[in-house]
Amino acid sequence: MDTEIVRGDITQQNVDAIVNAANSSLLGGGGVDGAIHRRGGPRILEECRRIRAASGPLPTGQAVSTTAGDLPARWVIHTVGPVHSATEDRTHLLTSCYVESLRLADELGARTVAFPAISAGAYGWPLDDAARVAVAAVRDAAPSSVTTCRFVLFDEAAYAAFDRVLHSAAD
Ligand code: AR6
Repeated sequence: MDTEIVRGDITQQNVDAIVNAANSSLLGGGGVDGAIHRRGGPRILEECRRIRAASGPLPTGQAVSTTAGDLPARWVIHTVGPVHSATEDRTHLLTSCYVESLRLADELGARTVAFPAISAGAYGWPLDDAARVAVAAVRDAAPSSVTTCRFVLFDEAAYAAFDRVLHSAAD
């Protein structure tokens, strides 16, 4: 699987699946979640409501998929990152977001998947560590239909953090 990083807006990515850093309610929020629902239109939220009604809140580290409404992608994979904790190591939950999203992407038959920096915004994860966990999770993921994994970083600081990790991983 190729791993690439771009600076940009995940809602504009021409990929099979984009990943949403959602919350357990699946009913929308701010940050990347807000942008996806705003630009993707009401269909995504309708599907999220249906999933929520059938299965309840989505546990941290798990993932579900919907169609992508008006977005260029075919699917949105919604995952719930862990809130960062100074006292408890929740790395396994952040890793799980990437692993479960890729597993779902494989079930869908997606070849190209775009991820935001899950938990690195409202959920308070330090950028360097969020980048390290993300890159390691994707690198170690099981073989799947996914041939390209693109990290889409919204600002320069996030881009720089992922760039540093990818370069040190290549050394
Ligand atoms: N494209 C790509 N990345 C983005 C975009 C975008 N359009 N918008 C923001 N980011 P966050 P979290 C970056 O807060 O930390 C929501 O309210 C952002 O700069 O979106 O997992 C949910 O409903 C940051 O680097 O997600 C949850 O309640 C990264 O995406 C909660 O926030 C993640 O920031 C989840 O918090």
